[in-house]
Amino acid sequence: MLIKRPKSWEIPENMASSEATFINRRNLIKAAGFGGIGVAAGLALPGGRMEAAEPDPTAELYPSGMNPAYADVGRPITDEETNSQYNNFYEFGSHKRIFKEAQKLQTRPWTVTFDGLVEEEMTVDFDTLVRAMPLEDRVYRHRCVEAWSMVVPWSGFALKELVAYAKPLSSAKYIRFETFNDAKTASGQRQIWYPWPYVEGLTMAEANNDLSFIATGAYGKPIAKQFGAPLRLHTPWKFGFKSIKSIVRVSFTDEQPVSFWEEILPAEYGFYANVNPEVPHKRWSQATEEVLGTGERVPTQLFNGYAEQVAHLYKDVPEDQLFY
Ligand SMILES: Nc1nc2c(c(=O)[nH]1)N[C@H]1C(S)=C(S)[C@@H](COP(=O)(O)O)O[C@H]1N2
Ligand SMILES: [Mo]
Repeated sequence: MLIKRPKSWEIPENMASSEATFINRRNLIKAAGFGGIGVAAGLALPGGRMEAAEPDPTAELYPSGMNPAYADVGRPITDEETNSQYNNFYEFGSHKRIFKEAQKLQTRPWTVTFDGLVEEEMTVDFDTLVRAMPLEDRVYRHRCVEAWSMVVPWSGFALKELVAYAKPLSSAKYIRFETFNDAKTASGQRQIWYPWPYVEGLTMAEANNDLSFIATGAYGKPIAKQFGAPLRLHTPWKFGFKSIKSIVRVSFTDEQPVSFWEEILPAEYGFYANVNPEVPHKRWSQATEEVLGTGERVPTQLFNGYAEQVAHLYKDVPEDQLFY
């Protein structure tokens, strides 16, 4: 139960309603006495920071060195404390205050399986994988479909490096990502009406675009659990739900993957989900966004301000598929 009175930015009042609103209303009866809100775990320090149970074996990799092409997004970086306490991670609850619950996630050992249309299927330990990748820092804007935004200083590597590592066959047209599935650890996954595990996908052209990024660090440290440790995607020109957290499986396929939100509400959450202020969500406007932690509302930009890098990817896609 949330005891704390939510701040204004936690309730996008007459604007966006939560991604959970629809499904939760529909399933309220099923929810009663089941799943519910878990008991907070983890040791909260003042300011909501978490005491790590064990030292992270990759701590010395961060920060990794700023890529100057992505150093400035024309907006201040979102305060770490604000960002760390306002998250979407439905595996740990369908609300924003999941940061304590998310500390239950065990991120070691952690493996990533590469399969589908690849030269050879393989399962790789995360610590081996991250050390094989060229790490760098990038500052990215993030725009949630719920009409709030933030600016995050990530560390990690370009997704195209991971694609090269996985050696997909030339017949691969899409990349599909899967999050862990462990209802014992993740209380949200006991909400059985959701189609767990969380799945997302991109076209191969999107995956190989330089902007597509795998974050393994944030704020100059190994990435926090609530941000999707130990590795999560960030495609900053797309609505935030595309940026899947805590990846355990990367598959290559010739069929367009059906993602988590698309499976739940296909009329509202499509495959491409590119940001466009002129295309409203079925239930709210996307014209403006609340800048997390500031109370400020600013105009939303086409492709979230990244049109120059990505607009060319969509020349052959019907426009009515692109922006939801
Ligand atoms: N596995 C998983 N990945 C996820 C989500 C989720 O619920 N589960 N939420 C998505 C949504 S809607 C957003 S806006 C971002 C939020 O990232 P943040 O909590 O780091 O801000 O993560 C995305 N990735
Ligand atoms: Mo989101």
